[in-house]
Amino acid sequence: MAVTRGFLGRPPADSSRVPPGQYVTRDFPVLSAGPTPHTRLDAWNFTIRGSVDNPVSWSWAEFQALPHERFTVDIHCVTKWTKLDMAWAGVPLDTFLDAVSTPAAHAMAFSDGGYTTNVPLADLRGGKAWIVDEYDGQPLDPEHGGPARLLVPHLYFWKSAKWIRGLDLLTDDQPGFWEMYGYHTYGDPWKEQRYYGD
Ligand SMILES: Nc1nc2c(c(=O)[nH]1)N[C@H]1C(S)=C(S)[C@@H](COP(=O)(O)O)O[C@H]1N2
Ligand SMILES: [Mo]
Repeated sequence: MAVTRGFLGRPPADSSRVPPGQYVTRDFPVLSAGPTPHTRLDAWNFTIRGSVDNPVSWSWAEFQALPHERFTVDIHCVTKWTKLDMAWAGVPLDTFLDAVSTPAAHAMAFSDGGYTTNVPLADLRGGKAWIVDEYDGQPLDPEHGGPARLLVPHLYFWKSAKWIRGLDLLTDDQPGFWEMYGYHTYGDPWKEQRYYGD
């Protein structure tokens, strides 16, 4: 059977980069559980607290002065969109975590507006997670979490807390906002860990 180029359309995206049950989109959808907070930069800080010897905070100016990395990653949302090759800039979490001494194995990210999400500390270390303040060469749009958001690209995107203000370090895992509503506690897109029990 003859199939013209038009019927074939665009070649499919490299399937090795698309987790099961996901489709590739070019859009950057906005998904927020509440209104976009607008915190003044002179009132903003990033704080590591909880199960630590001493809590530590960075002002916006101090955060800006930290060495930033530029990197490109694929993002997978539990609502089934995947967006490839997203270009970000931010500070690896290692930079912040190296400033505290802690027996904790878990972190609860907390944000302006009250959003929380839990992530194992090991998933925030080793250059796998960042506090980002730039997307696609521009300051991070408030709708997408500006001035700064957590980015944990190897987990579903709900773990990447927008408007982040800090981490509560915890010795025991606890559910965050969506995790209390039945989302998976860990959220590995390659294992389709969408909901509790997956
Ligand atoms: N503070 C906060 N962070 C959040 C959310 C939220 O509602 N509030 N939604 C999460 C969810 S469910 C997703 S899919 C992504 C969406 O990010 P985006 O709006 O930049 O696409 O942010 C995550 N981080
Ligand atoms: Mo989401």
